[in-house]
Order: sequence, then C-alpha cells, then structure tokens
Amino acid sequence: MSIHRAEMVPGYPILVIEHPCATARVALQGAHLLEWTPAGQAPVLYLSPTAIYAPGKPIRGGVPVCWPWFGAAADPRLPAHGFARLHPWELASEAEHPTGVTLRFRLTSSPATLALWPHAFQLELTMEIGAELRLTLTTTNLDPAPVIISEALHTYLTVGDSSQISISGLDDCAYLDTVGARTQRTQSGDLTIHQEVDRLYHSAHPVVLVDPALQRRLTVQNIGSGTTVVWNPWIAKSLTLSDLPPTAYTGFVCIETARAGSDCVTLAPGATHHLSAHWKLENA
Ligand code: TA6
Repeated sequence: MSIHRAEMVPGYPILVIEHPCATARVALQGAHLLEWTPAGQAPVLYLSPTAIYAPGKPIRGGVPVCWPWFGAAADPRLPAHGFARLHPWELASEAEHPTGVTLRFRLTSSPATLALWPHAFQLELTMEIGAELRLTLTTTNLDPAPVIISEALHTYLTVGDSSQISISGLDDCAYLDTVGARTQRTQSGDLTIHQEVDRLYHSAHPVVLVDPALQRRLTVQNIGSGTTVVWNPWIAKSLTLSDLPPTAYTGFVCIETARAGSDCVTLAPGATHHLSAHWKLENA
C-alpha cells in the first residue's frame, strides 16, 4: 500500500503517500495537504521550513482549508480563515489505483465547532493525488436553517523566483486589491509579482502559472469557485510572519480557489456545495 501513517513531529499525525505517480504528505489536522510531488518533478507545493506543527495552530504552506469563513472573522476573537484548518479531521476512506491514490477526509460539527460557529455541518475533502492533483471540498448543511459560508483552498505554490513568474488567465478581470486601502481595480495582461500582492479576482477562469526558473507551467482549474485569490507577502509583510523565513517570499505564490468577498455561498438546509481545484503540470 502506498499510504502509511507517520508523525511530522512527535504526537502530530500525518499520512505519507509514496506512489509511483507521486509522493505526498497530509496532516490530519485540517486535512492539510503539506506536499505534492509528481514523479520526476520538483515539489509543487511550498511548505515553510519554519512552519509550526502544534494542535490548533495553522500550518504555513501546502493547502490550508479556509472554512467556514475566508479572511478575518467579524468577531476578532475568532481565528482568521475559519477553524477547519485548526481541527483534527478523520480519514474516512483511502484507495489506491494505478494512477494514484484517493483520500477522503471528514470534519463534522461538534461541541467545539458549535462554540465557534453555531451551525451543524459535515465537511469532506477528497484528494485525488497522482501526476495531477484534484481537491474537492464538500460542505453539507445539517442545520434546520440556511447558512452562509466563504471558503478557500489556500494553495501555496513553489516557484523558482517570484519576481520572474507570470500568471495568465486573469486579463480584464475585476479584482479587490486589499493591500493598503481596499480598492477595486481591473487586471491588465498577465499578473507579475514585484511588490506585496493580496487580491481577490472575480474570476472562475483557469489560470496558468509560468515559472521560467523552474522551467514549468502549472494550470489551475476551478469548479464551484467564483473567486481566485493571489497572494505574495513580499518583503515587509514577510517580516511580520514568524513562521516564514524573511526571504521566503521569493520562493512561493499563493493562488487560491475560493468563494470569498461578495462570492459567498448560501446553503439551504440539507444542501451540499462542492469547491474543487485541479492542478496539472507541464514542462515549459
Ligand atoms: O489569502 C490571502 C490572505 O488572506 C492574506 O491576507 C494573508 O493574511 C494570508 O491569507 C495568510 O493568512 P494566514 O492566516 O494563513 O496567515
């Protein structure tokens, strides 16, 4: 079997996937994909070397699951990006096939979650890990009342040099620029990174990350998402993040598949919503 259990640090359970098509590691806290490396490729996801692995603390890197809200909560006592990434999930199923492995994780409402967010829910994350990657976050509203959620697969992507990359597919898209005064703008041409970037693009289009230094292109397709978030902290913001080395901003960019801002999801009682992203690498 290509899947076995280990510990990232003592007492911090992870799954290690070693399949002919790809290797990966997943923390059970947050059903957090830490690493995905297709066979013959450099790692695709960025994971901070100074990330914190402790119960209830977010992990800097990989694919944090932001749910049931994206960004800061209305109540400042509540954690940014929701609580799903801070709680242990259960491994509901695992399967191995010739092209990879499929893992399904589940988080169900509990007294601990109800204290943070007073709604009954079931949340599942399905990971299809192989030469390509597909994550699907499925929310089911178990409450007798409608709920409103925002969410994101907050994906940290490794790049050779963030100042040399370009991101296409967002041309002419409106976006909310949250660096400094929050301002609505429109993207002109490909997106490049030469300063702090923290933008919510109103877009469901596929995007392509072109990385000349690593000589590869990564296509990201989004399903069930109307928002693509692009973030790089650049120099000054990086110095405020204790779980990120000061120059790490040169080695990653976040391209996040989201429902955020004005793009929230309203779920009727018993309804289900899927947010999915599919990553495919090509040599450039
Ligand atoms: O997705 C962009 C963002 O909302 C940034 O504003 C920055 O806060 C980033 O997420 C990281 O958030 P975190 O809570 O993981 O430090």
